[in-house]
Amino acid sequence: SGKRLRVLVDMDGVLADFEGGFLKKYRARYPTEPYITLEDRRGFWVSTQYGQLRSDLCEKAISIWESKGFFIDLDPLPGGVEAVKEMAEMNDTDVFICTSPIKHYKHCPHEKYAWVEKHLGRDFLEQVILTRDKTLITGDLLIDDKPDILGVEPNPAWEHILFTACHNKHLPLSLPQRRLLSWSDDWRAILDSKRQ
Ligand code: DGP
Repeated sequence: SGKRLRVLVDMDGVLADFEGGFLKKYRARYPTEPYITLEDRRGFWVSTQYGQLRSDLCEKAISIWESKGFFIDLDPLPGGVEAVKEMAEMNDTDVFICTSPIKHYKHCPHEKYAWVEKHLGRDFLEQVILTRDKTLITGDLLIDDKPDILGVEPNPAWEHILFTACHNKHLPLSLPQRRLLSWSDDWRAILDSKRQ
């Protein structure tokens, strides 16, 4: 075998249930306001779709993930924590959690580290990369639910594997992009396809 494989794994929508956590807290805080079911979610930006529903709902949506406790309270998505732990134990494999904090920095960066410590353990804090520009990070794979991952580097090192989420499942796959349907899907085969 050749060099080590470096896998970058996104957090919100891949390891942590951002969409489910958002809807639960939005409905609890604004019980009389309209909302968008996960089945009806379209587009990566939650605030954009809520703003289209009614313009004042954009800022109400934003108020949810800017609140203390939002990010630490997110439930793990099925199989994600187990997959990342297994990946990290594989020979010649380095795993990093690559996540973009929101610009309202009061709680989010702290709670992202706390979430990793809680669900993956203290040693895994070594693997956390917080960046608003994932194109700058080198890796073989980036597993992420955002369809378009752009930044200052026009030719990122990684192959983006689109992780299926409520907001992207209807999108036609722009070839040669590959998908991971869930953590029950064959992520091991995707890793093996990138090994020398
Ligand atoms: P990432 O998943 O690493 O690309 O980070 C994107 C973050 O943005 C994640 O915490 C989810 C969050 N997010 C989702 N919808 C919106 C939105 O409409 N506005 C903002 N500011 N952030 C959003």
